[in-house]
Amino acid sequence: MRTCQMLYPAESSSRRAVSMDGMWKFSLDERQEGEKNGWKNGVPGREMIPVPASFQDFYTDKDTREYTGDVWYETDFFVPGEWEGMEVGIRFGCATHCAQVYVNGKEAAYHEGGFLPFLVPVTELVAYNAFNKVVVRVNNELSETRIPCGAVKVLKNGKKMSKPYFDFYNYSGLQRPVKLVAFPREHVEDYSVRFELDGADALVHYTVETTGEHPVSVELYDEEQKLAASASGKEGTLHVADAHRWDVGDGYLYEFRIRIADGEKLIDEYADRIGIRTVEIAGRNILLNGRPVYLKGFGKHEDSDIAGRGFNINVMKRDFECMKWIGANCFRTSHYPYSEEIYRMADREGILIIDEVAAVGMFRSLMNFAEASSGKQTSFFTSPTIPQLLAHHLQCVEDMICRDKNHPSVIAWSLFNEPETTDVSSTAYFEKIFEKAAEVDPQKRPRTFAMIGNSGPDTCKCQHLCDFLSLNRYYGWYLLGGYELSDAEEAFRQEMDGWVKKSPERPLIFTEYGADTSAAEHKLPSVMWSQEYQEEYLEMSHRVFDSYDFVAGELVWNFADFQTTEGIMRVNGNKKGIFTRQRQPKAAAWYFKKRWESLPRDYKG
Ligand code: GCB
Repeated sequence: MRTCQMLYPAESSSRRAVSMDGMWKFSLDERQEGEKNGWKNGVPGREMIPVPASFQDFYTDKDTREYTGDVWYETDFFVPGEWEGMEVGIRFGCATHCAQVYVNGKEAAYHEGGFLPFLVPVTELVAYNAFNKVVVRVNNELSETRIPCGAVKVLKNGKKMSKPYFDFYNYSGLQRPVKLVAFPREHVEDYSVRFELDGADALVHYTVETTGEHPVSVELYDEEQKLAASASGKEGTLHVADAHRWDVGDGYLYEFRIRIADGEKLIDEYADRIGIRTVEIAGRNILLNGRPVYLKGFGKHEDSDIAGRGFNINVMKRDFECMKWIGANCFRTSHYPYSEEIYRMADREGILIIDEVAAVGMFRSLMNFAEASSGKQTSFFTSPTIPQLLAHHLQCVEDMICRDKNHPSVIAWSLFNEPETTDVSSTAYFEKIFEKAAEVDPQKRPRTFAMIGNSGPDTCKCQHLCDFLSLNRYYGWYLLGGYELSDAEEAFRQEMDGWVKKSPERPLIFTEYGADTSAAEHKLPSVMWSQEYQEEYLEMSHRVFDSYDFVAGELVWNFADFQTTEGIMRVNGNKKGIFTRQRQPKAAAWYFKKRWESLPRDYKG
């Protein structure tokens, strides 16, 4: 069994998936004694904590919240006797950032990268028809050898703290659902689909990977459970007559059912929901099903009160309701791949996703948002840790695309957020990452990365690799804010004119623009941080966007206020939300609702 299996754990007549979510035993390892004292056999103490959740915001003391190092989780799980002879595994939605897993005291797996799933094979490690124990040592230390990048500082009192090179709190732990899964030895390992539209019909080209040689057949059912097409073989094409296309606001899903059989005998069955649609870049447009679409929406975070970055099904629901209410059609998974459940929801709702790998912090700074335009150079891509970082980053790109490639909602890959691309040393690194994405994506979706303020038309050494350009820009906030807003607009237009010269025939979208705004502040005339200023800032930004034809989208920063590391630039978090952290609208939300509801789908098309 491959441990990188990314298929969403679904049940079927041949498969089982049992939730392991709930209260797990938990302990910090402040004295770093877990390994030598054999905690792999059982975590000491009586402390319990919910899974999935970040561990930080439950506790009332600061040492626990800021704790950096190993934490240990433990739970018991029952393996039914009927599963003997099947492959059994524990599938973690993620473990942030590294995890060592032990089952019944034995090493079962080690995984790095805090925002992608992994499957721990336990077939040979468990007792059947009996209770078993899983212990997980999770480490949340940041470094420059893994994404996201950051450092650990040791205080004079010996305590460690996280120094992220990024602007979101270093939430960690078992933050996503955990499932105990069982499937046949010969099973569906992976599948891919890609689409071709043919008038009202569609061709669904598929490939299926299995672990054996028995014949494979596939069937496609529409939402009325009527058979729309079928085929046999591990590779083939389904001809769908009068196909209902998946589109913005019309998340029509077909069920794609894969079977492995030995004559009449079913060996394995796996079903998933897919949407038939195409995505491509044509000149200045992003085309969905051959028609231009203007992106309207947000950069988001997985972030909420108490659970932190933990997957929260209630918050997810509310977020989608808010996005629909305001007239958004797209979000970027800044700055890491989100929980799989969120993509499934976007598939259903017809909301587009720019899927971002956790490559953030590739500019050595604790305040890159403020320092990016100061001329600071950190020579990030010449550091001796680059080969190790690159290997990890490549693996994360591959895993993200393997996990998310079949979601109709995913229309593009964002391969970095705000890296230091002003130095030529970045180019070779970028080429490898961009090539990897093209190589592993069967749909060859457009690729991009979000450019920091100092990566302009004349300074960015990696812009040529993007299928469309993505700019993070803060004219009127970090640069020329307040009464200088008119100068900000001029400077902004100057940069845009530069892009027109450099790259006139390629779509450009804004992946970030925004102004910190306190939900409590109203002031006439405006001051920075007031709700009035947020609107003035947005009006200026949109005036600029509206006057350039190649601007193909606007994803404002941020959907909601979110937690960051404490500091003089942040008032208990980043307040650029259009909604508060509790998902209530600030004044700007009504402003956006009006704008977005009035912009046609093919605005600028
Ligand atoms: C950025 C970063 C984002 C920050 C944002 C800000 O450019 O990509 O992570 O939160 O600026 O608000 O400063």
